[in-house]
Amino acid sequence: MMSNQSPIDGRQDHQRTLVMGILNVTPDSFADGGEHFDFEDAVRHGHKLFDEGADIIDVGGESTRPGAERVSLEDELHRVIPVITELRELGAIVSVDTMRPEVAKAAISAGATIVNDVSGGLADPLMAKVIAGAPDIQYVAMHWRGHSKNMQNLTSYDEVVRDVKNELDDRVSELLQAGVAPEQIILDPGIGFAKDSEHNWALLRGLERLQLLGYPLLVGVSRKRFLGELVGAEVPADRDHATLAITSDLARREVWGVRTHSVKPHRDAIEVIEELYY
Ligand code: PMM
Repeated sequence: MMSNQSPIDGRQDHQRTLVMGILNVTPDSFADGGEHFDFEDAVRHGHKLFDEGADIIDVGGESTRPGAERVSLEDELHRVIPVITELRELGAIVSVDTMRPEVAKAAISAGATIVNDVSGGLADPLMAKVIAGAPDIQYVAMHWRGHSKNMQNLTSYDEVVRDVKNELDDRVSELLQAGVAPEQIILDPGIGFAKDSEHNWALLRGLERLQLLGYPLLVGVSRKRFLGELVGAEVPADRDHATLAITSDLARREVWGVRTHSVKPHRDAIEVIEELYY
């Protein structure tokens, strides 16, 4: 049975897995080829994600594709803030995908209620302070070891699930120490970030061990390369069926949310899992 509680409240007995629709406002994003770079296109795509039932729309202005260069603060603000303002007017729940506390602050002022930080606060220590100062905001702390430019050189693990769990635990300690409330925190294993394909599969198999940390989990596998390697799909959009298989599995395992490029098929798959098991 669905409860009446807010769909983004991470702490209750059973809650269906949420779908976070991806809106990359970048000329060089990993999986959509910069399709939504133009403001009008971005807003149009945001409307589409909303109409298809996205619980959250994740607006990002900086590509984190392996090897990507950083974007300037000004460019990032210019890309994401007008789009967030527009989507809030539509009534969407918006998260901002950023590592910069300045962008997080401006996005919160524009109505974003979730900050999705792929660096988990490591890229800029001031991020934790911003989140601590905004107690109504949820914060996704992803597992990360370094910027995209060199993250593929940071893939050495003794035992990947244990190491990622410990490193996420360190992030949590630092966030709590900065004054962030436990209820604000959502963790993410950072699939594809400083990880090779085997690491990604091991983390997906071992998610229950990360759930033991006691925080809701967000997982982003949508169109990522390791899926293309498995099913022989060079083109990112051809990895959608493989992505959907993982969403179904994650919904069965009661993961808090999935971050995906398409929304409707994922909502449908989650509906099926709900009907079968919950
Ligand atoms: N992956 C990307 C960007 N942001 N955020 C979270 N929380 N988790 C992820 O796995 C994640 C992310 C890179 O993928 P994209 O270029 O397709 O957006």
